[in-house]
Amino acid sequence: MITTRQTEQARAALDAFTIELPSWGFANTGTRFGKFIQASAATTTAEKIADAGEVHRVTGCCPSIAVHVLWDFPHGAGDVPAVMKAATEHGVRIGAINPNVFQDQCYKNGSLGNPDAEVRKRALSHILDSVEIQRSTGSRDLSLWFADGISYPGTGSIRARRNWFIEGLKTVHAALSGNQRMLVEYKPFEPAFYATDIADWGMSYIYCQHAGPHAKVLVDTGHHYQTQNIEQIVAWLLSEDMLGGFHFNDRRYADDDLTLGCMDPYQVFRIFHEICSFAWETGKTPDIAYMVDQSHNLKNKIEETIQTANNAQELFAKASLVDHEKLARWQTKGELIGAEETLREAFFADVRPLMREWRKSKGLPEDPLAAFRESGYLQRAEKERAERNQNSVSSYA
Ligand code: RM4
Ligand code: MN
Ligand code: MN
Repeated sequence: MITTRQTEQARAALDAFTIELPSWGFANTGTRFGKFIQASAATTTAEKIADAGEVHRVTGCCPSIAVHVLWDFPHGAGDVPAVMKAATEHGVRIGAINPNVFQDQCYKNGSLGNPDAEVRKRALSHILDSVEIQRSTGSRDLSLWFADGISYPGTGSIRARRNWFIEGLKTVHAALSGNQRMLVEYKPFEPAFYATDIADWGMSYIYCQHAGPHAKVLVDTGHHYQTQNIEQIVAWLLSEDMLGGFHFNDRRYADDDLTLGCMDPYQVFRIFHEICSFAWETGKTPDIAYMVDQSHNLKNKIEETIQTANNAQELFAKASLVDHEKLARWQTKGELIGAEETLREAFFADVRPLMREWRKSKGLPEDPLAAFRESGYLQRAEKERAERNQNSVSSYA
């Protein structure tokens, strides 16, 4: 049974919770093996923004869209006015700016960690251009992911590469101003298969410390080894004021980029619980950028994104139900079952009626997916974009 107090807590949690969508989630992307083309997929940045706007229209919780500089700003800063215009038109904000220093041929041996000083310079200059785009779009976060690393033992100096990274990231940090932040994402393997230059949260944390106070760690839930305890990493980063944001997705084996919560909703709940518990204990709302980073190769992209937003809201609402006083009492007493059951009670509570009510109170459709299906948006998109998608050659992600 959900008490009145819990209902209020959940409503407040839903009021505060937003999640950013990735522009690349709307285009025809796939796996390294192949792509299954969707006739309705976005073919231009404006269409990606339109799709994100549609998801926001039916969910009310996705007010911003993350963009990839290489894919969404092919002419660099020159594309800013058109992108901003599309965002205004479709009722969303431009969110995190993602530089791309992994696709050009020169990046075969890395970007900021490349042994060739010329390539390092080129990567740095692209990232600094991205900071300019970040400034002119009014985006707070620069989201950095590097494919850097080495794939065979002995083929690079791990320490030299680390030093080049520190140097590069310091320069990026020095270019930030106002409330701008840089988020440093880690990934244990892929595309590098021996030693990734930012392999885990510890390395990311140390790079951030070297870079400066506006550098924070970005946790992509798919970027961990199978048994790693992600919520523990989250709790530690929160305590250190180093958690900048998330890239949410779910997986079964590696970096599968599946729908958030489709495999292990309890894990997402436990991550949210650590955040809610931190907020309860400290009285501070941590400043975290919740973002989605998924690649929709099989399900319809817009529908899967609506599902993702819905899952995120549902699991966040569940985490907000946890009775922290009770949990703390059980924990202090060493009452294991009492403590564990307090957590499980919240996880298993059915928050769906409450979510429907919340949506109604906000003038949103009670069932976002059904509302989208009834809108005819997909059919229109299919008609308009089918031909262009036939020649779709965009690469992975
Ligand atoms: C990585 C990582 C990054 C994304 C690239 C394309 O696995 O998740 O965030 O930008 O893929
Ligand atoms: Mn990511
Ligand atoms: Mn990834």
